[in-house]
Amino acid sequence: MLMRLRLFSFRAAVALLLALGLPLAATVAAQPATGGPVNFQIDGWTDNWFAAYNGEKLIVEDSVPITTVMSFNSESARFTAEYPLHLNFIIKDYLENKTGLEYIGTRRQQMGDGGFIMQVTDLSTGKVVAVSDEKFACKVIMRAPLDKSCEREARPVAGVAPCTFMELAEPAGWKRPDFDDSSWKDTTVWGSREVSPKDGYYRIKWDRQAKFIWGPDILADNTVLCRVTVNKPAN
Ligand SMILES: [Ca+2]
Ligand SMILES: [Ca+2]
Repeated sequence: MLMRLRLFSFRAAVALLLALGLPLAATVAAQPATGGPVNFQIDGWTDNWFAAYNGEKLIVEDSVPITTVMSFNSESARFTAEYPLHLNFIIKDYLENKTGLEYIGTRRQQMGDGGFIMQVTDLSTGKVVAVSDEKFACKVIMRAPLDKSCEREARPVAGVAPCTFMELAEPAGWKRPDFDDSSWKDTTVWGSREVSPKDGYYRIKWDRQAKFIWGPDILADNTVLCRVTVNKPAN
């Protein structure tokens, strides 16, 4: 009975709106045509770990800790925000310690490599509005080893030649929209042959424009900060 009443009242409301000459679409549409909050989805894959922020606000952090060897999962997360987006990323390669090496003391002792790819979809239109590419502003803040012969050391020690490293603190305020990233020119596009994506990468349908990025040295650059601004696309 209740259902029938509701049905009736919905029909009555529609009839009334039609009688008043109001367009039905205007009463049904929930998403504003311009401005206001929009729902987005971000997909990201990193060899080995990333965190994504809109401004200072964390959107998603890789669910597998950076301390995990061989972590090649991807992450997909939804968030609500207004254009323009100010996306900030911390991307990290796995390393056992500040020598920058992994599998230390085994026959596999090596400099691990990195690689990062992401895309953002505007769920109100279904269109991809941002992809990782050469337009990102990136800065390497951890590089190790500075001398690649470290890889062949029998007992590599971080900070002792040839296993010296470079490490900078995250610049103050780097996630703020007005931060000056004009000197951030480490962004380097890499091919899938060099990155050899794995596991979680294949769980995502990537936009064809999305590229693998990292610092200029895919082996020795271990922590990279990246920024990009995403404006509302013209219709
Ligand atoms: Ca590395
Ligand atoms: Ca790696």
